[in-house]
Amino acid sequence: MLDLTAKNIIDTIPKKDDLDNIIDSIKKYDTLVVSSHVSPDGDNVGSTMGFIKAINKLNKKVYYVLDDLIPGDLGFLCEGVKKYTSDEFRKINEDKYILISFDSADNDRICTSQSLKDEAEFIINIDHHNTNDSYGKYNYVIAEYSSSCELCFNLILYMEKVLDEKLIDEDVATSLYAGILTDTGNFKYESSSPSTLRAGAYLLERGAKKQEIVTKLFQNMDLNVLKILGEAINNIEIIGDKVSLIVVDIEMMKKYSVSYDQIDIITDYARDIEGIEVGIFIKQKSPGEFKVSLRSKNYIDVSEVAKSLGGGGHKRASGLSLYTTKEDAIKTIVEAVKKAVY
Ligand SMILES: [Mn+2]
Repeated sequence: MLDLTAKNIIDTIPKKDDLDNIIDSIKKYDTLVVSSHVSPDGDNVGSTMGFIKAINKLNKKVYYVLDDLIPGDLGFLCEGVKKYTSDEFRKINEDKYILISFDSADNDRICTSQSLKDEAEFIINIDHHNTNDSYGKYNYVIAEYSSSCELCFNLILYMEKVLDEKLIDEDVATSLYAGILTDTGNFKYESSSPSTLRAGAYLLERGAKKQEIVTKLFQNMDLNVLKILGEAINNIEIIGDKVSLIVVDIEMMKKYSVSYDQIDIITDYARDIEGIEVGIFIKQKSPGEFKVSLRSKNYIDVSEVAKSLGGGGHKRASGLSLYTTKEDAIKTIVEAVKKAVY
């Protein structure tokens, strides 16, 4: 039933023992809760939606639980899937369930209530963060992989073979392809490997709606976001010759009528300057809370910097939160980055 391309890809999939355990668990439990991390991004939404839409073909009860809002531009990936809050899920569910988490480096970051995590029979952890602490009973964690969507693709493709079921339709392919694109910067980051490109190519063969994704995710910019980006870039600060800093506070977001979750695109511009190795983007979430994104180009492991301040992530893309004043947040992160770079 599998085509030759699928067979060839499956031959190259690593850690199939872990996938066997995960597939056995999915077979055993009729109720599954699927979640991801706070502040949903493309990989978060793509992997959870790809998985849910595939499992929906297996006559299981699958609940998508996330105590956060989906950014508007990613909404098209969630069509047909109801999102529950932890409280809503606990009110309607009486069955035993397992929790499958995508793209979360640790238990705390999974975006459900703690009781929902504790009451699960067990947790399955599928992730590609450098800092993942293997918090699941079963873990499919490969830090070298481009995205949780690529790992999810391995799981679902292998599951097609094990269960002898066709699971990847156009919608599943679209979700996974979208997450791979967003987490790899359209296949440009270091983590994009031959396997990433093979997964991408095969997802296109299986019907991923490439043009819809490109139009909705990359050619659909809110004009106000473009304008705040203009001011942010105007105010960019270069520290030494290898580090850049962009800060956006609540006042500036108000000025342009944009919200906190719309401006992540600014992060890339801090990194993509000639000669810059580390770009720092600080955005203010609330009066005493600042979210810091770190991006590096070639050699600085920013996950180490993030980890030293209570955050985490990948070698070339990490984040953390600082609970302090704006001045102190800037000072803290700039000092930590300078220590790593100079
Ligand atoms: Mn990811």
